[in-house]
Amino acid sequence: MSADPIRIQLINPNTSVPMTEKIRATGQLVAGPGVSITAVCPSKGPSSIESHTEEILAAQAVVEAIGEAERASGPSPDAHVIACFGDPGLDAARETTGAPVLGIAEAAMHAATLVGRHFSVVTTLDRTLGRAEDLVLRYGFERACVGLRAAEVPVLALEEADADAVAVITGSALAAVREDRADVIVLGCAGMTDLCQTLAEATGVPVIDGVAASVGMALGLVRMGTRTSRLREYAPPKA
Ligand code: 2AL
Repeated sequence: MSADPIRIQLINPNTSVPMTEKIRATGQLVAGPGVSITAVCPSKGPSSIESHTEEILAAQAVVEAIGEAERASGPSPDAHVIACFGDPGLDAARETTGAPVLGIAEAAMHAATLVGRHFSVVTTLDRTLGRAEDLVLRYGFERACVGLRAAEVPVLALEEADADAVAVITGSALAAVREDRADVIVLGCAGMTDLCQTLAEATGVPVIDGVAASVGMALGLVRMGTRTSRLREYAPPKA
């Protein structure tokens, strides 16, 4: 008789199917066999999340994906991961379900401080840096975070990143190590999930992919039997 597997749902709030598949593949690799990893994305909505307006739509998609998974027949996910670096809808998601919900930015920043002293975030477009900075402050990593760098590679160019895109992102990561004095790099987009190993080899420092970090941490929380507090702020909202 085999035990019921742990189920983790990864939510990519943009509509890119190739990116969702990359996210699923990372999740399954980190979780290993015997853990059920599903990755979902909305059928309608923004194809990438690179603006505040898209962030709001992404938050809605995240809450809907959690609701749908919980209403579906069969066992609900034991944890959810928001696979977008703005952590869209994270607070609302934690109201929606008692299952742990991890955002890839929050998880990556925590992981970075476990393996180094100073991290820089290497992300997509300049216009996303404000959101990343807000999250650094919100999560309390302003001492550890020494840089926020945009490679100016759009999210959708990461679906199948070509050699030029990888070279530009590698250049940003190397500059972060040399100029910011970062000893860890945090990847600022879920679409960079498959570049983690390449960048670690190129820079010689740990490179944290939030998708991988979130799945590892979600699995830990589920195995610990720890769920989101339902007291006060994260109590279920009115129906
Ligand atoms: C992201 C991300 O992770 N997914 C997406 O569509 N946009 N983040 C970013 N900084 O561009």
